[in-house]
Amino acid sequence: MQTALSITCDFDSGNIVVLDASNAQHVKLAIRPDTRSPHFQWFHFKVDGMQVGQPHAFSLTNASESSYNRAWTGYNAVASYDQKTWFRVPSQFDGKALNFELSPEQPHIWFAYFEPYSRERHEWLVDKALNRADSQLLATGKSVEGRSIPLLRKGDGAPGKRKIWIIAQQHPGEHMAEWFMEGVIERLQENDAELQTLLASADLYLVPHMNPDGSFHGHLRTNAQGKDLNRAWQDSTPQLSPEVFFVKEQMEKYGVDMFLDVHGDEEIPYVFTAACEGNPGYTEKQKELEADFRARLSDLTKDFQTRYGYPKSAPGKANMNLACNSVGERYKCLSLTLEMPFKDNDDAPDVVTGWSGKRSRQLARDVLTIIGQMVSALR
Ligand code: GEM
Ligand code: ZN
Repeated sequence: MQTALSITCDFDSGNIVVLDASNAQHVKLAIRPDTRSPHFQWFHFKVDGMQVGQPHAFSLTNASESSYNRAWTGYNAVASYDQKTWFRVPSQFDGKALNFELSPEQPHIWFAYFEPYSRERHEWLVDKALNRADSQLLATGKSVEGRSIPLLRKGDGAPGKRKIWIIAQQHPGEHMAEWFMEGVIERLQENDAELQTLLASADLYLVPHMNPDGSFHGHLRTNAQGKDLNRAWQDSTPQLSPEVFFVKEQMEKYGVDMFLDVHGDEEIPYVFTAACEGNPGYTEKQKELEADFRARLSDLTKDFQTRYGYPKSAPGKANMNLACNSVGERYKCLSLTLEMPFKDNDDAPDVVTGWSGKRSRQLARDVLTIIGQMVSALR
């Protein structure tokens, strides 16, 4: 069948290469690697000119060569007609390509690897944090390409306050991370009693988006220099990783009593944390705090568990270029990488949405509850 399908990705976080769109029953596509790095996995594109109600089939032909090969098994692509409501489209990995098919309700649709968190929504979120959630703009970093990286603080910075840092989306394709930050800021805005108790003894230092260049370009893992920011915490430079350089500088200025680095995991269909057990200076106190955080959060919600996660690092063998390990070692505080799935939480699956922006926001609210319970024990 000859068609006039138009497939575009010339927008914020767009990523696709059109190999052959002449047959709507078999549209051949490829994911484009990050600009200066071979990593790829994130995709995001718009299709126009479809026949409503007729089957259309899409193949991401280079899926098997992507960064996380085991990511595609059990994975379903997300789609939206309006960029607001996203739903999963049943997808199959055939060992080489990821294939999905649908009979659309409208002539156009967006497909993505995960519900995208747009730069526009990021601007709206920062504005909301400043004007509705009563936080302040403490400093603004600059990415390689000059995009701003706001550091927000909720709280007055009074001496004696615990300093709780939450940063998100070092890996630009992990859009669930900024959805999580939206959940944090939403709860700051609502300012419930539990949160007020937390804020009486702690200030929150928030970086809603660490890697705006990477996200804009539709990257999976790196900034505009091809640097994986979560491999830059020992040797960050203003040239190659100014995003990390900025945050480290700010941490030195204000101090850190707890650190949470928010990510998404391509392969594991659960929410989990990774921690500092492999650090050379790992303390008994850090170990206790990690266990306490995990136990409390898994008691509170089915959207967190402790059975599945990364293999533990051997004592002294941690990669100190990771944010979690580097910050944990420097400040001897509770320091965690929080991982949410791209697929779903298999303990509480949602067939319509899989893991989603909404669930990432709710998780953030639950995490704030736990931080509130633990704040007096952090030091
Ligand atoms: C991660 S996080 C690495 C695992 N952390 C520890 N402490 N073992 C990464 O940066 O590769 C996964 C991700 O990108 O989300
Ligand atoms: Zn990550």
